[in-house]
Amino acid sequence: PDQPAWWTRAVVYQVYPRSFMDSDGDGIGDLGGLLQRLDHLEDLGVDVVWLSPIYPSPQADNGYDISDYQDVDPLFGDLTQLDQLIAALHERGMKLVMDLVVNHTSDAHPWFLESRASRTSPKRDWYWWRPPRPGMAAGTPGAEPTNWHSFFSGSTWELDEASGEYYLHLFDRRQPDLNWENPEVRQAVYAMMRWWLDRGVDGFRMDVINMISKDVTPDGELHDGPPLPGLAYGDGSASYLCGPRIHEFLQEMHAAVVAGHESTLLLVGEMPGVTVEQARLFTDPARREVDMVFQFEHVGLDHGVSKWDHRPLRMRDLKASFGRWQAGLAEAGWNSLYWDNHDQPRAVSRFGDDSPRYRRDSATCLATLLHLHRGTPYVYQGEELGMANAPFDSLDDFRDIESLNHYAQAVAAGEDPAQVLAALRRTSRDNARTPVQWDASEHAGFTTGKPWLAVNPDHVRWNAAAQRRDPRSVLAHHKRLIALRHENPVVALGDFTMLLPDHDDVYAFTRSLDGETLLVVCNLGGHEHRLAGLLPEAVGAELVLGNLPDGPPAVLRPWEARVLRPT
Ligand code: ISL
Repeated sequence: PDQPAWWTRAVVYQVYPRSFMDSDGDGIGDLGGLLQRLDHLEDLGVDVVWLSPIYPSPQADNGYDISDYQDVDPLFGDLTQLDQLIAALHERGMKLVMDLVVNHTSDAHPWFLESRASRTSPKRDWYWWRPPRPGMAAGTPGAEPTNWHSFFSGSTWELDEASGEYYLHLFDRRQPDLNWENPEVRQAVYAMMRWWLDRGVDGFRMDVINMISKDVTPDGELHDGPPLPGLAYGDGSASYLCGPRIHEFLQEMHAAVVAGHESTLLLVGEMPGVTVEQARLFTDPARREVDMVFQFEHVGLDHGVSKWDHRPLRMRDLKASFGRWQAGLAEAGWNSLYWDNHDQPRAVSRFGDDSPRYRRDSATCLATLLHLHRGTPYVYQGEELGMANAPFDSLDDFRDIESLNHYAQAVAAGEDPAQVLAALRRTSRDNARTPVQWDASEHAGFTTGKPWLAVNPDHVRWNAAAQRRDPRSVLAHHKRLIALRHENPVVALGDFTMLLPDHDDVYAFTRSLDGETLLVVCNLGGHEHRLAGLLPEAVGAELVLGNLPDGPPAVLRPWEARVLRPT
């Protein structure tokens, strides 16, 4: 068979540039800052940097609203610095993956300005324009073309007074959806992607790429979805998640952009709502679509009717979910592995225990799980330091449009403001976006100015400088885990077998390749477990890597993680 792809052995590090490192004192991270901190990434040992959007943008959604795909926003620097970044990463043996946001543009993108200019504009059909519902006056509640609820609250349709038509935006009204049914749109996107590859980038992380195909009838109809409890608008997801032409579009993109470069690039599709069966199709190399997808099952297990409605997470469900994905993509396809990104609350606060007693141990335990599954691990900036959720006090502390819109909508609908605020504290994306904690100084060494989002005060204790000096730190543990993947083919390519699926706390599995086996045993809770009865083979096994100081072999301590070689 063919050689396994390079990314089976790779670890990806996500940089959210706004919060990574500020070089010019304006309080916002930038490319100059990233260039200053490359030693940190090289020392950690990661192979790829995924850079969240740096393109010109009104920043309504921190750059996920792009007004020019082929430049750098002055907020972050310029194209010369981006070229320097590509060269500097390549020199250090690392690759650069860009964020590709092509389900929508900014409403300030020239394509949209031209599209909205008139009903007869040549680019009118580049976006989704629709008249009001038949028999209803434009602008009256319920006159929207469909009843879909936006990811960022309210309707997915915004009325353009000038033309009397609505345009579609699955996200904010400043993020109009591109019409992928139009072949000119697709060719424009592919040309832009080729331009970036010619510049030397090594791949793309494709934002909500499973939303580009909408279920539309030949005469242009879109369908209402079922109502959502307690909300004015309904669930349109059946009309835009993995729509009828999604595989066709991705195969077309692959042929137009990737063909000939597939052995060096990394293509990862972000796909909310994707199932294992669909993911197998998207990632089967024979189908030439993407290399791997970001799926959302494990980050939805603590959600109720919406992400703001918390329900307690059961570790057993978490194991079952990962087990299904590991098994489902064993023969064809490939998993991406993540706990954290810029949209999720911090893993140690959510899946671990961020109390002083267990913060380090639970962060290193979760890291062990991340790096020991079969798939490509993604480390989000600060995760390697055990950064935790922020102590947001009032609404003024939040910046994220999703959080602010949700608060306004929920409070207007009569919900208790204190409870809505409590939900934001737990679940807001801003938890992931506080500046990286480089050292114990004021503003954590992130900026000399005033940070755009407050630095977590716990940086005096939890920071990179301190952890670099401490062999037991979360940082040191991540480093060891990344090295283990690079050194042992079994970590990258071994089969996965789940053990003890019904145990509430103990997460155990084996990885096997060519007669070599690793046994991974993690305690996802604050109580000890006796291994003798549970996994006798673990008791006498050789310790390859653990997260706690030596202890009794037959006892698995709270949040202990062991990678073992059974004898
Ligand atoms: O964050 C989420 C949960 O509230 C998701 O719904 C999220 O919006 C979804 O994963 C899509 O995310 C991506 O596209 C968005 C952007 O805001 C996110 O930052 C990006 O990762 C729109 O471009």
